Amino acid sequence: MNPSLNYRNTHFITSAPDIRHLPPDTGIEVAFAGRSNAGKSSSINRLCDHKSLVKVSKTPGRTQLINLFKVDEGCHIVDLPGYGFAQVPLEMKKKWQQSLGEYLQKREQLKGLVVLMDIRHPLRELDQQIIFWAVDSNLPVLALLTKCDKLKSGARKAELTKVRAAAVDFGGNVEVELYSSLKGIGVDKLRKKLDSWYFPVFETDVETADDALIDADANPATDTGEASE
Ligand SMILES: Nc1nc2c(ncn2[C@@H]2O[C@H](COP(=O)(O)OP(=O)(O)O)[C@@H](O)[C@H]2O)c(=O)[nH]1
Ligand SMILES: [Mg+2]
Repeated sequence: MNPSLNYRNTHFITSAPDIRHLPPDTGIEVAFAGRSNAGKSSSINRLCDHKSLVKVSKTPGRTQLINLFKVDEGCHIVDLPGYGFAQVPLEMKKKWQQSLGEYLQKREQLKGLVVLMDIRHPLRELDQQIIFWAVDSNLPVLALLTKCDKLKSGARKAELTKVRAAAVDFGGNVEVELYSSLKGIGVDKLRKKLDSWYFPVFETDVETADDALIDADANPATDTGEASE
């Protein structure tokens, strides 16, 4: 079992106008992406048990900044701007898509991507594009079907089955779950998934106590050649 992070400790660090302006970093980053109005801000607030860590938008598409949050030492959340907003000029959209693609493909500390999609219209073109980029970069994806409280339980399950089947076609590590910030559905699964992505940071902490042992193993001068694993 992975240790669990306390997401309530999450706090805002900074905003960046562009992925290139994100601070250089040594920890692990998990990014949240989704179409504007998909429920991304609400889902982060719910994850962190916070009413207003991230502003829930009255006017969709206004936030074009990247927000960086810290959950714990070396564990960060990157809240990417919502995409697909009709009124954003085409030139800006193209620029954003390009830098998003680069971020997903090049950012070393990025270890997982959460893609939020309204359960009533999942897997739109840009959702597919972003999942494709992530898979192409060997990045695991957790796709959340948000606002699932808007559907009755039968329709909800049918949609989940459908999107799970479609997710297989991406060929990578793409998991799909239901989510409702309103009802708290899927929050535990989201936390567990993030814990597993952040886990290498804990692992390093745990191993610190055994540093001498590890160093001895890693050092050819003292290596007895009897490593059994
Ligand atoms: N019914 C319902 N509405 C939600 C849920 N999550 C978000 N919303 C609503 O959807 C709208 C957009 O939410 P927001 O979190 O700002 O989406 P964002 O643009 O993706 O960050 C707001 O009016 C929210 O109140 C949910 O789980 N259930
Ligand atoms: Mg938002």
